[in-house]
Amino acid sequence: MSELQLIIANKNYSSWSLRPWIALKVKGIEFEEVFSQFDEATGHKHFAEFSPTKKVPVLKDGELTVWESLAILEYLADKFPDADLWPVEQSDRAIARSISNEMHGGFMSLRAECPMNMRRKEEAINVSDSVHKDVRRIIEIWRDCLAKSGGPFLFGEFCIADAMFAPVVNRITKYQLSDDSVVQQYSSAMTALPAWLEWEEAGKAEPWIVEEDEA
Ligand SMILES: N[C@@H](CCC(=O)N[C@@H](CS)C(=O)NCC(=O)O)C(=O)O
Repeated sequence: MSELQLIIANKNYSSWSLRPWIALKVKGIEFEEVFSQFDEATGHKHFAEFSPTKKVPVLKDGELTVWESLAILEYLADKFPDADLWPVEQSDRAIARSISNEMHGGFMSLRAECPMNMRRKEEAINVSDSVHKDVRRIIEIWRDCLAKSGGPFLFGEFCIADAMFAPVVNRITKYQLSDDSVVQQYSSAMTALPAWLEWEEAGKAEPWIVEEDEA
């Protein structure tokens, strides 16, 4: 059995869990998935048993605990250098890190108003101007990267930057936030991944409703 354990929450909603999970799957890195269900009633108190921040995802590698999705992805890139989790070209790596950090620390309006939801039916909702601003910036990133790399992923092959933007594909689609051809092109590549389909199917099959994530 693999030493690596990735602790995640509900696949229907947990966008941060999706990021390292999809990177591990796409890169064929063996790991044990450990599920810890959201519990709104207690403020997910039980996450404190394994997570220093009381949040998921958390990666365990033997005695080592790594938290924060981007730090987990960086750790995996260090541990598995042959998996090309970051692009091969140094300048591509620099841009991939820039946009991954931009995703990790930004796009607050999109994240707050349009929660990831695999089960949701595609339907527009009223969103603030700042959501549209977030979406415009994301499309600009995707357009620049895909034009330079030729796709299908941001730097050609799937890398950490794609893992970071994966949940956004769900958000833009489910809340009908753009019909730009770049979105269609990138979403088609992402949603055709066997790993995406596995996550989505599992998320849709979950019976639990998290009210605060039902926009
Ligand atoms: N910055 C963190 C965010 C993690 C995060 O907010 N995870 C959510 C689930 S998607 C969570 O654990 N929420 C529980 C809480 O906030 O108490 C990361 O990148 O991993």
